[in-house]
Amino acid sequence: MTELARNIAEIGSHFAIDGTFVGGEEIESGHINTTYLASYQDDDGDVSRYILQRINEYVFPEPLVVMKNIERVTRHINRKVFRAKRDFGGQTLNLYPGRDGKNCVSGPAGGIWRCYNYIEGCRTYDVVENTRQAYQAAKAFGAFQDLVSDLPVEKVSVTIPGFHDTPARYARLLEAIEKDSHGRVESAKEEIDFIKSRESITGVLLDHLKAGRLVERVTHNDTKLNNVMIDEQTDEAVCVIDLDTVMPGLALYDFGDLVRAATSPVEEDEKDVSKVEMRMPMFEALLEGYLETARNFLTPLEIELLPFSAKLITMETGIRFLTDHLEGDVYFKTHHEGHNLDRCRTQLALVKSIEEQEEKMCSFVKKSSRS
Ligand code: GN1
Ligand code: MG
Repeated sequence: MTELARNIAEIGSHFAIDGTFVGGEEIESGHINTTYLASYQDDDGDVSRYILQRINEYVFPEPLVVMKNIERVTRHINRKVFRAKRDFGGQTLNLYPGRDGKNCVSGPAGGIWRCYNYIEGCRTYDVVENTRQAYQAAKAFGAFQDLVSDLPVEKVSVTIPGFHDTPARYARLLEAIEKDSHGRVESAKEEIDFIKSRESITGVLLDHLKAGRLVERVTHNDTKLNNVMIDEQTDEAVCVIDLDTVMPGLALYDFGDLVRAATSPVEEDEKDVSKVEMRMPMFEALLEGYLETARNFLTPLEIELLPFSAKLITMETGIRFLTDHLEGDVYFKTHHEGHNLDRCRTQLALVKSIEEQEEKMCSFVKKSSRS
């Protein structure tokens, strides 16, 4: 057994999982948590797989509150899905308790770990391949918001204060520029200017919220395309994963982040930014999928602001990558020098592409919301 497999087996042994450990590997797609896939064989020879995940405590200083949120939300969803469709053949996310009955365990080398069922027969995509996948992903996130729309916002705690507070993210960037703790400001002049010239858009959504024109809902807050499990055979979205950031938020954050993550033909860290583009057919598919499941609870103002939210959340993510670059790469996992700056550049290129097509996007939204 490799050392990695031994570690995985050790962590797995603290959870109430049946069977004998037969293998494990690391899954490296997220930027935040450490994730393992572990396989267990039962007496009949059947193999079941589980996700073991350590919560990043730098990002989530209160992992137990994160776990409480997830437990509340998965229970709520699973109960409703079961009630609505007794013959439900799909898969939902379930937490497996530790041997002591708690929803998470302390790891042997520290840290808080939790265990989920692995959603079989599905895969995730970093880059969208076709409009069907875009439609399905948006439909799944809309369905998620719909399923939790009757869960009172107060039942879910804020685990990262100001997560989508774009003005606060902007202020933090200005501080990082001022400090220039790693001498990197010089290398990011163009990006800094790009963001500074768009300061006026940072507060738009929060201003609407403060004025009572938008409402807070229970939202996912990390609607990356690779947080949707897609059935390998049918291309249908089966289940939304990565519930760590489920918090009170705006429905618009989720849609905006989805457009950010699922309209460009290249990965988030593509070095050739000329390849970055907000592809209109993908946007149209996202909008149709989202409205299919979210139309019932969205207000006219929310619908009107959908294209704007895409621009804002994409710029916010650019701001976050740039801030982390200037602060020495302490938040997002990086795999090469300048990784966060590369990521920032794709985001800003996407903002530009959205700006160029914003009118078209708005007309499409108007047309679709009428039908
Ligand atoms: C992080 O964990 P992951 O890779 O799904 C981040 C998101 C960013 C995203 C950018 C808790 O998501 O907010 O949009 O990277 N999650 C957290 O790729 O900060
Ligand atoms: Mg995440």
